[in-house]
Amino acid sequence: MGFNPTQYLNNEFSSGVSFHPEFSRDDGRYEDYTPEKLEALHNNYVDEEGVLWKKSRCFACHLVCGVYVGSKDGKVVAIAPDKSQGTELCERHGKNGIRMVKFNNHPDRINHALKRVGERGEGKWEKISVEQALDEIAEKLLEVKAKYGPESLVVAEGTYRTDHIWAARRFASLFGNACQVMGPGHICAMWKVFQQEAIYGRPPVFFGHNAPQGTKTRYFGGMRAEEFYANRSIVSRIMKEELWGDTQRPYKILVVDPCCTTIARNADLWLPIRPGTDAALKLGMGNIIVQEKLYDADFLRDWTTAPFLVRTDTKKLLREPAFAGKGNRHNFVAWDPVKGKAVLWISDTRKFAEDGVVPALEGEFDVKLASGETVKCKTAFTLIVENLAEYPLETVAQITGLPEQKIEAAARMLMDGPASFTMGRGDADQSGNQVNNLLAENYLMCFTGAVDGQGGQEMYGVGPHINGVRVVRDAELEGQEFISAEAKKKTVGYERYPLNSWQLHDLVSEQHIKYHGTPREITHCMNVHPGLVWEAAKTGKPFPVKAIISWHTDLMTWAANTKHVVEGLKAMDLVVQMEYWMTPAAALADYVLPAADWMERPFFSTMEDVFDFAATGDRGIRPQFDRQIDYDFFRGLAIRCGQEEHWPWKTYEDVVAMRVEKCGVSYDEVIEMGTIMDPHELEKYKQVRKDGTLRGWDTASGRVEIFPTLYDELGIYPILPYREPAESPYSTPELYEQYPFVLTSGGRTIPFFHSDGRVPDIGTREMHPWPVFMMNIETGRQLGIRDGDWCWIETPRGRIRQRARLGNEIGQKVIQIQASWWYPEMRAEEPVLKGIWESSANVLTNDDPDAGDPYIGGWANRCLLCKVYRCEEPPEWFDERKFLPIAE
Ligand SMILES: Nc1nc2c(c(=O)[nH]1)N[C@H]1C(S)=C(S)[C@@H](COP(=O)(O)OP(=O)(O)OC[C@H]3O[C@@H](n4cnc5c(=O)[nH]c(N)nc54)[C@H](O)[C@@H]3O)O[C@H]1N2
Ligand SMILES: Nc1nc2c(c(=O)[nH]1)N[C@H]1C(S)=C(S)[C@@H](COP(=O)(O)OP(=O)(O)OC[C@H]3O[C@@H](n4cnc5c(=O)[nH]c(N)nc54)[C@H](O)[C@@H]3O)O[C@H]1N2
Ligand code: SF4
Ligand SMILES: [Mo]
Repeated sequence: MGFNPTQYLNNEFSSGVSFHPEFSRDDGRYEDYTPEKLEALHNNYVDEEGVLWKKSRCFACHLVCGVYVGSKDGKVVAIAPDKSQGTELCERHGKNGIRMVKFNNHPDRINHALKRVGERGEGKWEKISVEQALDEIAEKLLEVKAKYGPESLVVAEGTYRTDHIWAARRFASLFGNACQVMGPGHICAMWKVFQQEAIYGRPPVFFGHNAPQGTKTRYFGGMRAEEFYANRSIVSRIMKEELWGDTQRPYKILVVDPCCTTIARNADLWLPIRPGTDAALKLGMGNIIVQEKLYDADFLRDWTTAPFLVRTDTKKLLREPAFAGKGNRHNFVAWDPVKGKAVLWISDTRKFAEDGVVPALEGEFDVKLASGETVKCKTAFTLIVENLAEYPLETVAQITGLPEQKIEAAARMLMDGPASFTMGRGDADQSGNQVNNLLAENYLMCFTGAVDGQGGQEMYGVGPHINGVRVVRDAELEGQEFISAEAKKKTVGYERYPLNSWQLHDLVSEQHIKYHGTPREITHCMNVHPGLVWEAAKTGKPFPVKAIISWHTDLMTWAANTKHVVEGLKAMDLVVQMEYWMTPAAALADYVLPAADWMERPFFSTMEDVFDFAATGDRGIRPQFDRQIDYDFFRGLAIRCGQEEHWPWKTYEDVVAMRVEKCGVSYDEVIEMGTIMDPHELEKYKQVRKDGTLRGWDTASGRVEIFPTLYDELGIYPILPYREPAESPYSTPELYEQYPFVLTSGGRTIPFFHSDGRVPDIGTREMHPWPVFMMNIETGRQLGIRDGDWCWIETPRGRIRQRARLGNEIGQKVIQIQASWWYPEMRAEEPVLKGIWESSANVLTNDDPDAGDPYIGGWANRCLLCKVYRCEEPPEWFDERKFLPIAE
């Protein structure tokens, strides 16, 4: 796509004027804090300079660090770390929070509601009041609903950046829509958390300090932890101390990553895997472990579904109704080798129907059913072992490109003692083969026997409690009770993806309510497939999807295959975006609403109900201009759509107060608490319940579902083979001739958070002005590419350009490009669309559902094929001197 330099100039509303002379680079300077000054800070404190300090929560990334927002005359002037919360300000803040001060006051912020006046994407806007925008949006939503039904609405959202997500759910539920949400949870961590709830009852701790004392091995799969979270956060500090600095650490580190990340450099063993083949590696390690009987057999037999009998004719679990003629579908059958007969497992009592049964872990048995028929059954473990046997060392070495000795050493290392697993987005999530990968990972976790145990994988609880009473969790506010069974079926992909729809959710929630008294949250565990949504918008099949509300997300930068995203958005009758900036997606909207940022809203969250803590923070300042907090936006729409009685809380402060009212604390008191956390307990499954039975696991069977009974119930045989990526040297050899490199995208970079941080004049873009991709130095030599050269990276979907960073930390056949690039300084109207076609990774990715995971629909961002060649000239818009560092 060609550019002419005048295209950088912007019109009044598409902003991106950037380099504003009037926006002083010195604005908001604040005298350095002394330790005494930090010590003196408390909520509502006014210092000697007249600055009002509010005890708040930064939400510029997931870590939600406690900070103080300092303001004068309603304007943010400084940010200080809240030492009581262990915070140090990170690079996104800069010195004394100067970058956040600029972020909040930046002239390019969307400060008023904008209504499209020209064609979609033409960049012509009219400034209107928020009230008018809400009136018109609500009217159009109701029109679309009357014409096509409530299922024609889809809500698009991003990675966790706001604690108001339940409000969007509540609005959609009451609208009659079964929360048809499109979000990166599909390929980020949340799909997995959901599956793990089916398997373990609760998710194992998946980031941060998830290795309790006594760990012998930590497995890092596809995580660039050095940039994952800004260096100065608590989690990163722990990582830094324990993983990078401490050579005396009492455990070993295993890293599986095609790149030599910082952790890989400090690891005891690094496996530079061919992207997209982690499932094969895990199955191969599993095979070694079972061949050598290194696993914890007691744990498998006593605490998992491994001994349950599976019929060999139907490949389904034998359940009480078939075995006994009637009974509970959640009761299963195992084999008693002493008595030589099948015996019933009663899930609720966590006991076999007869005393003293030690079930067979392995074997094949003839079992007589109530019908009189005799069927051959094998234990789930036997079937798992048979599948693993398909992955001998040579095969796995060939698939993964790893030396056999390394695979073997890794398997042994995992069985050395308790192991914990820290999986990043490079592992299963963005491989396009998620479920088989997850199941293989679960084998390894179960083989260690250390899940929820000392030195192993801690499990998140369902809290937190204040004064013994649990706070109101997100799930309780989502309005699940308003969603009808018919509505659930009218969600895109309901049939196609049973593990990513209400089909599994209803089963998991049934358990969640039983054990915890709350439903399983909807939030980001089921996501509708964007590719299918765009088709539904274009073709009306399986039903028309015609209205989209996008908030805290930029679909254009995160979703696969940008061309398809544009087509899909254009086929909608109504496109609404709630944003800080005129982003590529906002540029295609009918209405853009001005979003208030974290400094302008209070904070209270149970963190999507995944973790077992809640964090709180006061509002730093009132929203500037017409900016709206997300809750107010959804409540505003809700009232206009006739939902007022269900939204009694006028302000977000009211919401916070409501969530802790039963705990006997007020808004002000809970803000003072900062972080609320229940004590951590290990081996909860061994506890004894009030009725004298064992607590077991919070699953349908009361055991860890190494063979997931809920998958079985949904008709999915949960022992899966390795599946080669849809696009790869082996699955598409002809394509490989033309596109001779394996492409992976991602690789987080501080100070960016996805597409955030690109806006000039704040100080973040100035640190890292241009997109870079990693290439092996020898490959560069062969292709005549020098360090810093702009290059084209091309796949069958399109081409983009980024600058080469040559090094030895990546293999010669792999290219890693950065994701989420857009250019706020460019024009908003088509075809420029804020430079989305220039460098954004998802111009290259594939959203064809047939290429993705068969059960979840996740697509591949980590294993595609590409070619790379030098740009003859740097891009016309490139100016090396453009983003000079800002003095702070
Ligand atoms: N600074 C910063 N921090 C962030 C974010 C951000 O945007 N910026 N985003 C946050 C979010 S939402 C997320 S999801 C996390 C993601 O953080 P990470 O999970 O760390 O994801 P990436 O940084 O993309 O790193 C992925 C790693 O996987 C490796 N990899 C690529 N392909 C494969 C493969 O096939 N197999 C294996 N085993 N490894 C592979 C890559 O080489 C890379 O080292 O970061 C969070 N933290
Ligand atoms: N090719 C490729 N694609 C990827 C990835 C990859 O590694 N490679 N990573 C994937 C992953 S793990 C993730 S999590 C996604 C990230 O995708 P997203 O989470 O959607 O991230 P962004 O694209 O940065 O979009 C966030 C937008 O929300 C706005 N925003 C921020 N906070 C708020 C708020 O509080 N309220 C409102 N209304 N708006 C707000 C910001 O200005 C920004 O424009 O990308 C995914 N896509
Ligand atoms: S790490 Fe930085 S950006 Fe993230 S929450 Fe903490 S202070 Fe904010
Ligand atoms: Mo993510």
